[in-house]
Amino acid sequence: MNSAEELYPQLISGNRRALSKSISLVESTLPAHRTEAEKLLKLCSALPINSRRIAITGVPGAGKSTSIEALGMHYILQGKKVAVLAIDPSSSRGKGSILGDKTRMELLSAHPMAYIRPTPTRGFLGGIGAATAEAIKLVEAAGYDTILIETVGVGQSETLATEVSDMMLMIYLTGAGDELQGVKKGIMEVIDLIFINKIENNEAAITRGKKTKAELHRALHFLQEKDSGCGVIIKMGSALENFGIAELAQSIDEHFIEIENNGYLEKKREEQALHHFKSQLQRYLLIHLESLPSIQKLIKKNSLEKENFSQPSAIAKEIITANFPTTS
Ligand SMILES: Nc1nc2c(ncn2[C@@H]2O[C@H](COP(=O)(O)OP(=O)(O)OP(=O)(O)O)[C@@H](O)[C@H]2O)c(=O)[nH]1
Ligand SMILES: [Mg+2]
Repeated sequence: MNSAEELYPQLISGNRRALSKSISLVESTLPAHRTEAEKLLKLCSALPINSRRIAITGVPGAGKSTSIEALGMHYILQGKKVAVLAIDPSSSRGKGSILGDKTRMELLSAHPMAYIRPTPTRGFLGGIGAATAEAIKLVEAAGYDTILIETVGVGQSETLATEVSDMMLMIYLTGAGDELQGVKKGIMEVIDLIFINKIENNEAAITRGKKTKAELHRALHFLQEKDSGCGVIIKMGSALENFGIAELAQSIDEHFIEIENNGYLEKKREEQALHHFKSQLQRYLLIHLESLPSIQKLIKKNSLEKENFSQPSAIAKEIITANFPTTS
């Protein structure tokens, strides 16, 4: 594994191999790698970064990857550098689906101005959110200014995505049911923009899209105003046929301009930074405590006693509070 000093100059010059190596370094759980990873992240934190981080969600098969391909190419034509990352809390995807993604993102994966990185390694110490946040810092250091983050599976991955992105785009299907697509499950509260996909440029499809759009407007009418101060925007088109993508990109731009101007973007990034800091504090606290001989002894002794297994949570709490009483 290369050192931070070796990787950094290559990384900021945009060297893709150095970027891949850097991401592997921050994903590694080996203590020696972690030390280098922290040096590298520290060097990167001094860089002036002006990026946009967009999360893309939607039910399996909605067209997230196809939309990323279309949007990504649109941004590249505007002179942007596009990085594509994935958030998958279940790590449920095998090599096959990553290859599948590459075929859905054929143009992007071959383009020198794009970088596609599959899901972080499972078992990452700080959790998937922290792994993705660090990968984002590295792609930004390598000059990628547009970060597209594909979430996998509806539910937990959206929560993780809101911890690392500036806005959330939902790829929506007509006729797939509100329940399935999360309209009634509180997911809409974190969505900024909906793209009704698979609406090709023909009358029947457009009529279908308009009907769904009206239904969504009615369903979203009951939502409370968002912290961003912006309403949910609904667009439609076809990622596969590149229909409506320019309008979608324009809506994304307008949303960014709004949240840049009203101060929400800055506030959100500050909250995210605080969240990451707290979770890193907890992580190191845990690592440090677990390394203390007195604690190791305590864990070893108690994990040998079978009666502790009957009520794991209650007894673990009892042991800890008995050995480390809080003073107040
Ligand atoms: N007709 C039509 N098909 C589309 C469109 N967008 C995507 N598809 C197709 O829908 C299928 C799923 O597309 P993906 O982009 O892989 O969808 P996804 O949401 O990334 O899927 P997962 O990552 O598996 O959850 C593929 O066969 C695409 O070719 C579209 O606009 N119109
Ligand atoms: Mg996909």
